[in-house]
Parts: sequence; structure tokens; C-alpha cells
Amino acid sequence: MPRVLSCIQPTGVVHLGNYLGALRTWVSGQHECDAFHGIVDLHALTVTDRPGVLGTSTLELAATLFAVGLDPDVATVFVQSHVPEHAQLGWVMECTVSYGELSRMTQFKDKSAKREADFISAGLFTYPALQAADILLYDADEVPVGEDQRQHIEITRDIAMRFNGRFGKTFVVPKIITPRAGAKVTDLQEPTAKMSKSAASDSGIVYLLDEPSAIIKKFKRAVTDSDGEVRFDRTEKPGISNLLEILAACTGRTPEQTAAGYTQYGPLKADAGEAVVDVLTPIQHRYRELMGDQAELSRLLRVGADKARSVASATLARTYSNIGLLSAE
Ligand code: ATP
Ligand code: LTN
Repeated sequence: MPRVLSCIQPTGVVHLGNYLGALRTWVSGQHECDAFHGIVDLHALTVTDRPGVLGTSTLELAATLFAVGLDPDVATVFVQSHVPEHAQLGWVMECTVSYGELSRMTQFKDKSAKREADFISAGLFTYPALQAADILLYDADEVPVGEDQRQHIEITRDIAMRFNGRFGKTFVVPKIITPRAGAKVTDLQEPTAKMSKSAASDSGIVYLLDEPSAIIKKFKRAVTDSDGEVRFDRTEKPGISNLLEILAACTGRTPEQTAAGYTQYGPLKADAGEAVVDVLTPIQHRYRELMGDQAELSRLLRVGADKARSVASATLARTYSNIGLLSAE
């Protein structure tokens, strides 16, 4: 059974891009693999400095992960800061990646450019090293993520191969897995930009917990183009292609097959909005139920952290030993 690992940050509210690009694949894959999913609160520290908010958003995100269908009896769901090996291996990873490699990461370039007037932490720069630790600690064969994470998975592979070359076979070199449709959901108001938790405006972002009427409205107002032809073409027709991809992802078809059913933009927008409401409504009900018992959520996360630690501590011990650090025993 392949080992799968993927993580999500507790920054802001989960959106349709997170769901279609990542969470849905986590849920559908959990029975065919040994699945580990982390809520990476330490990663969120790279952009969060307000006291007291991360704990609440971590618990809400846990409820969201179980609401979308991760089964705590099947998948291991844990919080990154509950497993200290992440920070410990993160340092080893920082010493295995170069300044030049980190400088080429587009996520760092984009996020630091957006925060120009703000504090830019060193953690934002070294973020991919901690991400590599998240993945390599679990001997993950596969990492299901959205397309935006490709560069981070590639650098993880490079780090793993470099470390194995220096110190002997220690880490599994993981593969990226992206969904057929939904790997890059874009902002409904700015269809060339990725739908993102950290966007400046909310109007083009569909949140998992949005009311049905708000979702329908956001789709009705989606930015398209003026040539009037329904066709899947990401470059020439980013707005229409995004709607086609979302509708395809919700209905299990390809964007091209979906395009064949439409000649006008209005019905496409309406059907995409309704398909999303149909997918999200049961998730919203389960979310509310789960948030009604926060003690149980915390218990599930403790169980997840225990399982995660048993794997992570063995990998960290192997890493230290292969480097040849002096044993404390
Ligand atoms: P931010 O935009 O603030 O970096 P985010 O929305 O990307 O946050 P993350 O927690 O960083 O959220 O990502 C969780 C998962 O969701 C990752 O696997 C990521 O690839 C995926 N994802 C995020 N945005 C999209 C999107 N627009 N389309 C498809 N997948 C996405
Ligand atoms: N960098 C990712 C979140 C993330 C992740 C990981 C994803 C942190 N650690 C490990 C997969 C595997 C993001 O910004 N979406």
C-alpha cells in the first residue's frame, strides 16, 4: 500500500481551490493508501503574527477535513506542532538545500512581493525546507496537491536525493499527484490568478462554508470574455475554462466534454454554481455537527499525533544516525 502525505495551512477559510485541488483527492485516496494529513500550523507562522488565532483556525480546519470525508479510523490527521520531529528535521533540511534553490521558489517571490510593506520573515524564505521535512518524515511515496505546489515537491525530491547521496539511503523520493480536473482553480473575478486564501478581495473566492445563495451569486458574476463561444482554452479563455474545469471536477467529466453541452455563458455559470452548491451543502452540515463537539475533535487530533509521531520519530532517529551525530544513549 503506498504511503501518501499531504498538508494544509490553517490560514483563513478553506476554499473551492483547496477542495478540488487537494482535499477531494485525499478523501478518494484514503482507502487505497496509508494516508497522513497534517494541519501545518508552523508553516502558518510564516505569515501570521496575531496571538491566539492559530489554535482556533486549527480546530476549524480539523472539522473541515473530517467534514469533507477524511475518516479518522482510516487516515491519520494530525497537527504539525504536536509532532516536534517536523521542526527538528526541518533544520536538517535547511542544511541540505541551498540559498540559490530557495531564491528560485515562485511562492516566495509572489508572497514576499505581496507583503512588500510588511514584515517578511526568514521562515517565509526557508518554508520549502520545512515542507520537505513534512513529507520525508513519513517516507511518503505520493504527495497529492494542487498544481501550485509542483515546485515545492520538486525541491523536496532534490533534497531527498542529495541527502541520500551524501549519507546513504535515508529518504523515500516522493512523487507529486495532481487531480485530472481542478488542479488549478482560479479566482472567479481574476481568472488568470489562482484562487487563494490570501487574495486581496473575497468576491472571486468560493469558500467551503459560503451560503448557497452567495455561491450562486459569485458564479453569476464570474468574469468571462466577450467572444461568446464556449470552449476550453486556458490561455485565450481563462474565465470560461475555469468554469468548465470546476463543473467538470464536480461532475466527474473532462472540461472538454463539459464544453460540448453549452453554447451560452449564462447556463454554464448557473450550472457550475449549482454543481458546487450540491457538492458543498452536505459538507457544511457535517462541519456544523463536528464543531458542536470540540472535545471530540481534540481527541481525534491527539490520536492522529500519536500515530504520526511513531513514524516521524523513527525517521528522525535514522536520519541522525546516518549523518553520524553522536548518540545520546
Ligand atoms: P495561500 O494561497 O494563502 O498560499 P492556499 O489557498 O494555497 O493558501 P494552502 O494551505 O497553502 O492554501 O494549500 C492547501 C492545498 O490546496 C495545497 O495542496 C494546494 O496546492 C491546494 N490549492 C490551493 N489553492 C488552489 C487552487 N486555487 N487550485 C487548486 N489547488 C489549490
Ligand atoms: N506548502 C503547502 C502546504 C504544505 C504541504 C506540506 C503540502 C506544507 N507542508 C507537505 C504537501 C505536503 C501550500 O502552501 N499549499
